[in-house]
Amino acid sequence: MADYHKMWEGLGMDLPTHDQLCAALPPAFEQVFLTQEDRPQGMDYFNMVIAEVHGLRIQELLDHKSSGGKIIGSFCIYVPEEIVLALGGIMVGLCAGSEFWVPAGEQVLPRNLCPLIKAGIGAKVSRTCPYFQSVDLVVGENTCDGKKKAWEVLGDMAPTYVMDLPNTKGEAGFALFRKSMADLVEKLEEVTGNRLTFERLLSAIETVDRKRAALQRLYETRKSPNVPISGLDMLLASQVAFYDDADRFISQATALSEECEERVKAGKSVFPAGTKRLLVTGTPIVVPNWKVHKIIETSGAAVVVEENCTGTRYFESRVDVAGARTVVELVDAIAHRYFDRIHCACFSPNEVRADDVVRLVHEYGADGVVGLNLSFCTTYQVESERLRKRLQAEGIPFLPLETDYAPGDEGQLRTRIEAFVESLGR
Ligand code: BJ8
Repeated sequence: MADYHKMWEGLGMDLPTHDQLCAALPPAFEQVFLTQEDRPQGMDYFNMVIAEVHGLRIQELLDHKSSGGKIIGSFCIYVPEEIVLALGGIMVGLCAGSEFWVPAGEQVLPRNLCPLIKAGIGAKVSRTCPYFQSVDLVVGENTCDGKKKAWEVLGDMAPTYVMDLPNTKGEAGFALFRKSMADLVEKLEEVTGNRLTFERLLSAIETVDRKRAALQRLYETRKSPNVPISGLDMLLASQVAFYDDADRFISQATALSEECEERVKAGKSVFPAGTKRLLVTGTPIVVPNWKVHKIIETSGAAVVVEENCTGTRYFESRVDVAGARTVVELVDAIAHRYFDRIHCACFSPNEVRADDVVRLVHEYGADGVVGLNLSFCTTYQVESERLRKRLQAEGIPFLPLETDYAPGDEGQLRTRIEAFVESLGR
């Protein structure tokens, strides 16, 4: 990585602490990713993105700001990136997956809170995340209790707007969701200084849908009995989708898909024949949280699909624009896509998520399911019991896990995962 200290200084970052973070990432990345054998060549691009995650991409965001564009940060896939894009903005995911940021988060938040929230807020408190330092607005949302209260804390440090989300999926819930979407449009128009037009919104919908289709195409290759790409590499590519320029991501993901499709045709797999195939479901797995995928894939199993917000929930459905003639109708179509098709445990009931897990087990030929939930995520942990019962009824083996970003429980996790994988072979 080139020397970006001047740029980081201009963003008001704590340079000595940030230097520590920059020094820790490359060896961790090398140990997790570069020790894998036979990675697709197309992963070189994604390696580069991570190497430059606080450099090149930040420079691009700042160039965008210099030419009048705005940067919008988000912590949830219910925040519609199509609208940000249509208003000339760039949306970046601010969810943080590093233990590095947790202590700073604990300065202002209780310790018994989900690490995703603590790390996210800690990144801002410690001034060591150039994305957070670059954003013109953070769009939070009323999903889980931890996040909805964290926005109050964050509001003292960064411009923050909260989408008021419902917690049930009926008609009344949709009415509230649609209203929240309209309110967000108004707020984003104010921040960006632009008006939403039909043509720009339609074009943004097409771009974001192409990004989702590119991820879907890549995931499709994992359905093959010969798995052409590891779960770890796929996770990395999915994580990059939340930061990268959309068009560049689409072209790189498409090239990677083509390579994986060739591998499938040639019967080439990155795992030995007979490797057990696992579906991972639960809370989002955000960069640089690679912990459980790494343990699974060095314990004799392969992750072939992720049912979570950094996996299928993010890309599986498209916006249905058929018949839409006005901006309001397009916004409605977006609202339907997000509300009807994203099944988060913050909604109750949420049986449709279990339907998705069962469907995906069959589509991807998974031998078992790992329920991966972050510590103190009450909604997903409570929902885990319903999911367990449903999978038991379907005859699908299930391993519920709860963990955070710290390495302390890796040995224990490995023991449980190895025993689970072994049980699948019996
Ligand atoms: S749509 S899953 S991205 S809210 S922060 S709920 S892990 S305690 S992130 Fe999420 Fe949107 Fe739902 Fe998806 Fe639990 Fe932690 Fe809360 Fe979390």
